[in-house]
Amino acid sequence: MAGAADTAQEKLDRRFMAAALRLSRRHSGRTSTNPSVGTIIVRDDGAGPMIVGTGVTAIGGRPHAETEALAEAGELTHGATAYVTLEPCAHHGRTPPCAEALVTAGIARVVGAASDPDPRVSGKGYAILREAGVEVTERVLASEAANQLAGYLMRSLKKRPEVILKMALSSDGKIGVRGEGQVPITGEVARREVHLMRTEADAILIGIGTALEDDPELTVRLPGLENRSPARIVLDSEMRLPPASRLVSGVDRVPLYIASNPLVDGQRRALLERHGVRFIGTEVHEGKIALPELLEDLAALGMSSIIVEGGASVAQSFLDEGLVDRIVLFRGPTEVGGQGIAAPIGPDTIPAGFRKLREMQFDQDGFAEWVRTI
Ligand code: AOF
Ligand code: ZN
Repeated sequence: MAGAADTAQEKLDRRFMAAALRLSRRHSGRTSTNPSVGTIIVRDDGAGPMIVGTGVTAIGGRPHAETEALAEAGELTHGATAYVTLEPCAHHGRTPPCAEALVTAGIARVVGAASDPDPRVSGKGYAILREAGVEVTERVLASEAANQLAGYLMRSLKKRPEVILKMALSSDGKIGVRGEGQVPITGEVARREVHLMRTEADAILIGIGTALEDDPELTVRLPGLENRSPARIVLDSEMRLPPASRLVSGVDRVPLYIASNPLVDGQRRALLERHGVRFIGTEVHEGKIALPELLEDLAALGMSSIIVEGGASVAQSFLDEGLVDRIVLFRGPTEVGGQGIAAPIGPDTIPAGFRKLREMQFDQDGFAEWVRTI
C-alpha cells in the first residue's frame, strides 16, 4: 500500500531530521556569521536504516556540515540519504559547493529542512542536486529548522539580528524594585538556563538604567562554559557608564559595546574607549537610541541574535517597535509587592502573532517561551 509506505518514510525522515537538528545545536552561537547546520547520512542495505556519517558546521563556520559528514561516511555514501537542516550550499568557498560534494559522493537522496536565503544559494543548492538525478525532499521539519536558524534567517532576510526578550517575573508580575539593584526573583535552575541561553547568542543588551542600578557582569558563569560569553551592549545615549563598573572591568575578556549619540561628550567617549569599550554611534530620537538603526549596525558587525535582558523601559521600546522575535519569561516564587516595577509583558499579554514553543516548571521556577514566524 503506497499510502502506508509513504507514511513510514515520512516518519523516518522526521526522525532523522530531528536528530540532525539536535546535532546542529552543538555549535549554535559558535559558527558566526555562518549558521550552525547539521547533516546525518543514513543508508539502508536491507537490514534497516543505519547512520554512517554525521557532521555539524565547524566552529568558526567552516568546514560545512556536509563536508564533515561525507568524510566520516567515506565509501558508504554511495546510494545513501543525506539529512541536512539547511539547503546545501551552491557557491565556491574554501571548498567546492556542498551540493556538488553530495553528488560526487553518490548520495541518492537529500532530505532538507530549511531553504537557504543566501542569494548565492537560494534554490540553487536543491537545483544542482535535482539536475544530477538526486531525489530531493524539501521542508521536512521546516518550522523547527526555522526556529533553530532564526538568527541566521533574520540577519539574511531582514538585515537585523533576532531579538530575544528575556525577563524574570515575580509571582506578582514584577521585575524588580527601583533603587534596590538586583533583586532575587528566580532560583538557581533559572539562572543556569539564562546562562545557557547566553552561550548561543551573539550579544546581551541592556539599558543604562539597569547597568547603573545592578552593576551586572552579563557573562556566562557555568562550569566549563566560562569562555562562551557573548558580547555585551549598553544603550547609553549620554555615555554615563562608569569606567569602574563590572561591565567595563571585564572588557579584556568579553567585548563591550556602548550604543550612544555620535555627538556625545568627546572626553567621556575617549576615556571609555581607552578602557577598550567599543563605541557605536546611533541616532537618538527624544533621548532614546533609534533601535532599528542600531540593529542594522549590529547585523553589519556580524551579530545574528541578541538577548534583551533589561530593564522595563528598554523592553517596552523593543516591544512597541515590533522588534521582538522571541519572548522568554521566567517566573519565580517570590512576591515583590506594591513597590515593585511592573513587568512590561506577562504570559497573558503576549502580542498577537506569537506562538508558545515550550513551557516547563523546574524546581520553584516556571519557564515559557514564545516565538513568532519570520
Ligand atoms: C552549507 N553547510 O554547514 C553551512 C552553510 O562563508 P562560507 O563560504 O562558509 O559561506 C557561508 C554561507 O554558507 C552561509 O551564508 C550559508 O548560505 C551557507 N551555510 N551551508 O552547505 C553548512 N553552514
Ligand atoms: Zn556548504
